[in-house]
This record gives sequence, structure tokens and C-alpha cells, in this order.
Amino acid sequence: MRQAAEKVLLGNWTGHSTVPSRSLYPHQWSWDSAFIAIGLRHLSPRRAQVELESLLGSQWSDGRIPHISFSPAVARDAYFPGPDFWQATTTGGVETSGIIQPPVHALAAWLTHQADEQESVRRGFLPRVYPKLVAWHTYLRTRRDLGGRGLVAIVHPWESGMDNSPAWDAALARVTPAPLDSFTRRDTDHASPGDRPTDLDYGRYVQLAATYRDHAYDDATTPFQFALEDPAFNALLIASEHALADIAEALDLDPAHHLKAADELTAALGELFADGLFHARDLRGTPVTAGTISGLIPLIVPGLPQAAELLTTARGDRFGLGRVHLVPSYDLTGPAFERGRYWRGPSWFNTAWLIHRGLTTLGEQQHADQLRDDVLKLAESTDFAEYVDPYDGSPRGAQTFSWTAAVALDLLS
Ligand code: 2M8
Repeated sequence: MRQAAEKVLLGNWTGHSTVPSRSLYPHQWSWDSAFIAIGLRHLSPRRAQVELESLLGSQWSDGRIPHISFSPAVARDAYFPGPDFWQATTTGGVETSGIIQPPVHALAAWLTHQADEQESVRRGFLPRVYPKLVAWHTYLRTRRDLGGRGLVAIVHPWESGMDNSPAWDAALARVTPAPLDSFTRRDTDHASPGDRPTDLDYGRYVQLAATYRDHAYDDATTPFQFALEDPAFNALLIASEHALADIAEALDLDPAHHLKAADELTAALGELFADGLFHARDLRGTPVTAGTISGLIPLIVPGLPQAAELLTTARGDRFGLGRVHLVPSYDLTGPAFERGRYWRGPSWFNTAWLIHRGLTTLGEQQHADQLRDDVLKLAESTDFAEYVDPYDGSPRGAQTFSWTAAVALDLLS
């Protein structure tokens, strides 16, 4: 099992970073790289550091870490939307997208450092990455506090990492899609269309991204039609602020402002809690009622006041913790549930890792162990599938998928 997981990561390694999938996603993705580093640190702490540092090499001068760093070695039209669509090049000459993804990076940097502290200190890893991670969090907490309530807002479904989650349906319904003949999807060349977002979804994704691009990715002047505070995004920022506090301490710096930021974000996040679950807040529309895995991910927040209630929800009929495979991406009893379609029901390995970490921190060892066993069993039986059917565990999307191998490797270690 360990060897099989390592083989996937080695096969997807490009020399300085890891592609999520050779076929479907042939560039470097932001939150994928963070999960990949968390697994890669057991195979090679040095490579895990290179993975994170190569991603940070695509950071913009305003502090944002773009969701894709494009590889010049890959055909420009291998993935849509590619570099010609985004038209974004960093001052260092790296072509990137202009949107972001959830901030798992500081957590990944801290865990990577811990994998081999002596070597990490010798290589000067933390002093190099710390200021970049601080700039990233500063970008999020200032330019992206679009609601003025102390939470980060996402401005595109791709920014959540949970692209076609039912939580975005109402907000997306307000967006006029780009004409279908104005772009060519490449994802359905590699994965079954039934496992992927619909053409209508893609038309809207393209429209939103083009509007941001046409305003030079300026958060102050872009007329965002889509602006939501996502629980998982903010919970991961809190976990990463705690990690920055640990990093600051290791560097003999004062961690107090990171802990203060974590506390402020945790208090603001509490306002998204209703009926046993965290829900996204739509800054342009009515309250989001869809219950998704995003609403459970705050389980990873240290000292979360709502943890007990959240755990009850995870174990109930809506998410069936311990009774279905991994943790479904959307409420099993919800009207939009689809067992095979991407983020509308299937279970994912990265979110299972996050829930496992939350359960472990809460001392829920039996649930944590059961989830761990299921991750390992399914990763192997599906040849490291991108996601699985929550009822029968059958593979969906791509195979030999990097973060699936990475989180399996981490849970094995
Ligand atoms: C998926 O998203 C990309 C767009 O970023 C896509 O569908 O083309 C999501 O699952 C996202 O969470 C992930 O980071 C990315 C690469 O694995 O694929």
C-alpha cells in the first residue's frame, strides 16, 4: 500500500512540483499541493518543501497564491481554462490563474517542517516561507473581507475547491452563462461527463472568471456577482493561523497576532452556524440552506465551541459518518444529491483527511480510526481515485490522483 501510494506521487512529480492528475489536471494546483506536501513529507521532506516553495514561487505581489501555476512544458490548450484565458503573469514570469483556493498552505508548511526538523532548519525552510504565508493571509483578511464581518469571501465556485457544490446553486443561478460555443472544455476528454459539472455550470464559471480578469483581478473594483463566505475556506484559514503561530514560535517570533487572528475568525465563523451545521453566507442573496461537507470541516478548528453539535450532525442521517464511505460532499437526504457527480454527493479523500484530523483532535478515536481504515481500503481498491460513490465506494473521476495517494500515505505513517 505504501509503495503503491509512493508510486503515484513519484509518477505525478514533475521535478519541482506534483500534478494532481497527469490527464485531467496537468499543472500545479494550490490546495492540491498543500495536501500533496502533507503526504510527500513521509517520502521525502525535501521534496515536500520544494513542492510548497515552487507554489509560493507563483505568489502575486498582492500576496495572493493563485489556484493554478501553469507549467510551460505542457501544451497551452491541454487544460481549460488555460494561461491564454487567464492572462496573468507574475513579476517573476510565471503564468497563473487569477483566482485562489483554500489556505491549507501554512498547515502543510508546519507539518512538513515537523517531518524532519533538523534538516528543515539546516535548509532554512521556515524563515523563507513564513513571510510569504503571512502575506497570503494578509491578502485574504484584508482584500477579501468583502462582507466587512471579519470572514474571507470567495468570488468564484472554483475558489472553494468544491466547484459544483449545491451550496453555490442559488448564487450561480443569477449569473448569465458565457455562450457554450465561446469555449471548449477539456475535462470531459478525460473523465466521464456524468462525473463532472454540467455545460451550464461551465458557462457560468467562465463568465465569472472573465469578469474578474477584465477588471485586472482587482478586488476593489470588480463587480462580483458571486461573493460568499464559505465555512471550509475560513476554517482552513483558522487552522493555518494556528500553524503560523507555531511557525512564529519556532522562529523565536511573537505568535500573539496569529492567535488573535484565529480567535477573531473563530468568533466570526460562529455566525455561520445554524441547525447543527455551518452554512455559507451569500453576500448578494438569501441564506444558503444546502448542507455540505464544507459545513463540517470546521471540526478541524482547535477549541471550536460548536464541535459537539457538529459531531452529532456528522453522525446523523445527513452525512452518515461510519455508515457510508468516507464523508459525502453533500447531505445524503438533500434534494440535489447525486451519488456520482463531483462535489454534489461523492466522497473525497482530502476532506476525509480533514475530518479525520478534527475527530482525532476531539478525542473521537473510534470514529477517527474507522475513517482512516476506510480511506486506506478505498484508496487501494480504487487505484487512488479522485472521489468515490459514498454508498458502494466505486471510483469516480480520475485515477492515480495525487492527493488521494498523499493523504493515504500520511494516514499510514
Ligand atoms: C477541481 O477543480 C478544477 C478547477 O480548479 C477543475 O475541475 O478543473 C476541484 O476538485 C479542486 O478542488 C481541485 O483542486 C482541482 C485539481 O485537483 O480539481
